[in-house]
Amino acid sequence: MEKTLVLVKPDAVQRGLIGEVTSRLERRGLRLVAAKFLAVSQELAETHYAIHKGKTFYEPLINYITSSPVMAMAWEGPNAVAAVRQTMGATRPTEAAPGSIRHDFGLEVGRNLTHASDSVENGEKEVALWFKPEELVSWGRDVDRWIFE
Ligand code: D4T
Repeated sequence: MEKTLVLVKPDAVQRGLIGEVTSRLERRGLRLVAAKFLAVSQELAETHYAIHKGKTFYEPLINYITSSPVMAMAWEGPNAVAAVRQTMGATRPTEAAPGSIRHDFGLEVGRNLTHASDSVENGEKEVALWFKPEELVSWGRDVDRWIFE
């Protein structure tokens, strides 16, 4: 089953939106497989955002993600990567579709509330970066057959 990493970033945690983000993903039908609340270390932030090293927004991005705790979660489901990206909305809140989290709660790209893996490959890599194998829970819901075809 496809897995994706979701981060409820420091701004969303400070604004009391952990439940809102989690609720939207649950409602969508995705299945939670791991969750932890943590202060992100400099090292984890730099590894997670390594692809952006050297860009103008890299330092502010590292400062932002390490500024306050985040809620890290792994979610799974058919097309989980695309579904979660759609629920989050485009990176820039002013370009995010109405009804998406970034549209409904955000204004600026540097305070865009959430992270979601952008490909199946990165979903696997990011879940492995943020969670140990034993932290992933393999389980079934009675309702799965009414959500997963
Ligand atoms: P994340 O990775 O946080 O889910 O965001 P996206 O996948 O939607 O977007 P991204 O990788 O292109 O950017 C990572 C992160 O950097 C911030 N950012 C991005 C920024 O502050 N200024 C910018 O111009 C861009 C492109 C926002 C998200």
